[in-house]
Amino acid sequence: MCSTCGCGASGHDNFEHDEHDHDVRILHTMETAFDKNNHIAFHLREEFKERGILVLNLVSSPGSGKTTLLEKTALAMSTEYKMAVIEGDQETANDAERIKNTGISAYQINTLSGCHLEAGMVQRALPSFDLDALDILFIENVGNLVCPSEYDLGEDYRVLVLSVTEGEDKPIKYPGIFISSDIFLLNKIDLVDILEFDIEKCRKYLKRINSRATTFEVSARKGTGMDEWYDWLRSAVAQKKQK
Ligand SMILES: Nc1nc2c(ncn2[C@@H]2O[C@H](COP(=O)(O)OP(=O)(O)OP(=O)(O)O)[C@@H](O)[C@H]2O)c(=O)[nH]1
Ligand SMILES: [Zn+2]
Ligand SMILES: [Zn+2]
Repeated sequence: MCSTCGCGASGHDNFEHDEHDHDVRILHTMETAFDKNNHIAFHLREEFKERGILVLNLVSSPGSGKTTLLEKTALAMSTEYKMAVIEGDQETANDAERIKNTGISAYQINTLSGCHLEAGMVQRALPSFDLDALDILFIENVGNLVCPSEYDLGEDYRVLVLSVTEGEDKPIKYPGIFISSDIFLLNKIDLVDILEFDIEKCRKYLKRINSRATTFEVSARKGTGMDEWYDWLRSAVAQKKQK
């Protein structure tokens, strides 16, 4: 089961210890599952570092625009950089198909009842890419503002995509994932007026929860603000190659 929310995520059953009574056993399962995840994430990070691949873990609620953002980024930047995407969803290969239509490689992971990606899933996806040629690996996590925050995937940056359709108060209602993120992409700003979205209030909440993160205000659909995001990506790739 998922050690975060108790759902039916796969891969955790191996850690059960029958000798414990139920409650202790669940505690033990949680500890061991996180240790195993962190161990794999450590090795992934080493491998990405060695190869100079910039890795971004995109987290958000369902439908915030992660795939749209990746499609636009692929179309705008694939002549400059070799990019690939690992797509996480519970069911369907829709997002991987959308990414492949832009001409870059994508690998779909279906988590079924699972609510987040784990480092082991990323590790198993890697052989399907030409890592020697890769500059940027995007990981689109399962749409969920709670569980993905607990799982290190070996990424350099966690990018939280928040859309204005979700309301201004998400940073203070789900602080965990906002605290653990490095970049906020406030998406769908083309809808701010229609929704009477209080952007000042949202900026204030984002700063209060995590003043360290950089925020980009974009419309992935219309292209507004996307140049700033591309410039940030360029500098992050350059920095990663230097290490
Ligand atoms: N108005 C507007 N709509 C957008 C924008 N970005 C994405 N959308 C729309 O929002 C919907 C969801 O977008 P997706 O890119 O599929 O969102 P997602 O985060 O990948 O969704 P999941 O993978 O299901 O979590 C689609 O109808 C997009 O066209 C935007 O900037 N403005
Ligand atoms: Zn969970
Ligand atoms: Zn998607």
